[in-house]
This record gives sequence, C-alpha cells and structure tokens, in this order.
Amino acid sequence: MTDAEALKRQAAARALEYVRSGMKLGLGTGSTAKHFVELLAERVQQGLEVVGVPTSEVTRAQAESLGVPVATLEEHPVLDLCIDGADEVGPDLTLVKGGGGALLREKIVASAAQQMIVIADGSKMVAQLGAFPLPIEVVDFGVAATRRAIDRAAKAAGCHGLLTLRRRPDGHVFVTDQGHVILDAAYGVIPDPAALALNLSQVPGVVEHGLFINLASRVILAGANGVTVLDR
Ligand code: ABF
Repeated sequence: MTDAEALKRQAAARALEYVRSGMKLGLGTGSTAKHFVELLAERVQQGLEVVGVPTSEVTRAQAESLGVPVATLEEHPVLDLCIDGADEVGPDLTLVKGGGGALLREKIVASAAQQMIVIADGSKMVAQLGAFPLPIEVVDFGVAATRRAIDRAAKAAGCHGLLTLRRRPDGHVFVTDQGHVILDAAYGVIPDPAALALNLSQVPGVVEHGLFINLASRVILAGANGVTVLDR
C-alpha cells in the first residue's frame, strides 16, 4: 500500500469509531470511502449491525460483495451518519466533491444524514477552494447554452475559468449514475463559495454542483504527523 493509501485508511479507521450498532449509514464514493467500506465490512463480520445507503453503483457493488447490508434512501430517508471523501476541504469545512462523478447522490445522501463525516488524507486541506476543478452536473440537453449561463453565474460570484466536458479514459463522454454529464470548472480560486453555490443552483440545466456547504460537521484528516479531527 502506498503512503497516500495508508493515510486514507487511517482516516477511514478513525471514522469507524463514530459508528454504532443499529446505525443507518450513508456510504461515500472514491478511494478513501472504499477503505471505509472495507473496514466496516470487517466489523460487520464481527457482529456490528448497520445498514448502508450507497452513494454510487460502485459503492453498492463493493458493499454487497463484502457482505455489508445495503438499502435505498427510499427505504431509509433519514440516516444517522454519512461518511464520504472529498477533493478539497476549505475553511468552515466547506468542500469540493465530485471528482469521482457521484456528487449528486453524495449530496442527497449527505443531506439526509444527521451528521456527515469527511475522511481524507491531509493533502485535501486547502486555505481556499478552487484549485481542484469544480464538478458541475448538468443535463445533456442544451449543454452549450448551459455553459454560457454557468459562465455568467460564476462571473457574478467572482469566478472565471474553462469548463471541460468530462470524458472517460476511453474518450467517451462520462455519464453519471443519474444519466447526466459533468462540466469540470477550472476556476483556480473560488473567493465566495456560498455565492457561487447559490448562483449555480439557479442555472437551468444545472442539476447539482460539487460545493458542499454546511454539510460536513466533522473532517478526519490523516497526515504524516497523525490524525486530526476538525469539527464545525
Ligand atoms: C468522492 O470521492 C467524491 O466526492 C470525491 O470526488 C472523491 C474523493 O476521492 P478520493 O477519496 O479517491 O480522493 O468522495
């Protein structure tokens, strides 16, 4: 395991300390969340009783293959805890998420949870959001017009940058679990995340964006000097 993977696993292991028998858990997506599901599965084998609501088909498949009971958000619309990764963690535990393409389900699941804990290696902590391109999930109808509207909305929040239609490694357009496409916005710096979030949410054609504001209540960061827990 590389050093980075070991740090992600450390953060995931710490998050397990907040899991209790009987909890309904939102299960995140990405390589850090994958470590969490692996460690959770070990505890389930030892008798921990939980049910997981996955934020992606990938996580659903992983959880099922490891014997973690899964359910849908329709079956459990209120969750105790959601554990997920992030692409960036900024001031006030604001997040950029969606590098893995699961931002829409991730935000719905996190919003349904009484608490969201983010797990990450220390490299995800930033003084200002925006170096990681902001994923914006849009419907595939009228993408050219939606792009122009996004540019105007972003400009009003002090953001400028190229929007790139996300593609899979084989060159085909990336399609989300919900059947939409993603524009990755290279803003570099997002001076006012709340203003950008509000403006983007008002653009027709935008389904969701990767700014998570007031959702994470705790962030667990694993770095070379150990694990740090940040609370909002
Ligand atoms: C999910 O996985 C996403 O919201 C985020 O884009 C990504 C983080 O991945 P990793 O844990 O692999 O860095 O949480």
